[in-house]
Amino acid sequence: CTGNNGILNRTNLIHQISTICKINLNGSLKINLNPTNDFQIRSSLTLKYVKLWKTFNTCSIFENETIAIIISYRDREKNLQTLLYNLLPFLQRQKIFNYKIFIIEQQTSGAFNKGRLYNIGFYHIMKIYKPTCVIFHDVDLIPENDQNLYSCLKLTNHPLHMSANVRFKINGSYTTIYSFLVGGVLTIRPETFILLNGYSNRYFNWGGEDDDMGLRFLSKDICVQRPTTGYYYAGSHSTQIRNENRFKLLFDATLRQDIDGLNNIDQLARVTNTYEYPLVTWITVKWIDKY
Ligand code: NGS
Repeated sequence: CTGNNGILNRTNLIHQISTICKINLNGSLKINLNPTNDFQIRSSLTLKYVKLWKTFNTCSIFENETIAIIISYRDREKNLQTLLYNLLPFLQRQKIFNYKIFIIEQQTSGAFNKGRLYNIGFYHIMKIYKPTCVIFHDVDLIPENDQNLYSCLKLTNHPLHMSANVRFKINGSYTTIYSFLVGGVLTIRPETFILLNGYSNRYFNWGGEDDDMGLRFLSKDICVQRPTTGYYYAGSHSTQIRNENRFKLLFDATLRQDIDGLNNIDQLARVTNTYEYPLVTWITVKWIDKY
């Protein structure tokens, strides 16, 4: 890894997987932005799709992994539906089977706080599922390259920023928003996430919590790697309220790192309910402090 900007070429691994698992991961992938009407996450009708997508030949290469895909969420049903409609066949294609998708929904009204949702989600999931690999996933990003492995295989403590190339229109071109961005989709080992003390809990509304995480990596000398296959489509949604305070918070981010994060999330948020659906475990969360 070269500094905070390492490119990770997983070609050998992809080749190995393709041979051992007898699959053809060729990079191209056609996504589908119009889920069928019977694909409703909370409906038993989705069982049809689970049967379709979860009954496949597994690959021994992934058998020692337990993957948690964690999605922070509020009021974005259409985005979520589209993501899952694409993500499940995507994982099937990669023959990754030992995974669970967790939706962490903010029930408290007012400003959204993605960092808190990720922290409380992680904290809870570590108790109920014990993953060996965690993928923090924006609800509006759809993977467009089947060689972008949703796995921590051969990953040391370097996290993987999966979504370095994003396009906002289906026929548009991909852009790298900036080279040290770590937001979007991030794959990380749980022990690394714990070492960083998770995300900051203090970023409300849009922007900055991911840059704060980028600073956490730097301060602990953890390089971020970016797979050469990290291509995504970004779905549309209504404009979000910006966090006017974000630059001020970023200014002293690393000074707060060890007191603001996973180690104080239990004083700020609690899980109110857990629902099991055919496709996902849905976890609702409320803030318990005077934020
Ligand atoms: C930066 C934000 C990040 C955000 C990124 C990409 O400006 O939180 O844009 O946003 N940082 C600050 O505002 C300090 S995107 O174009 O994907 O909506 O993730």
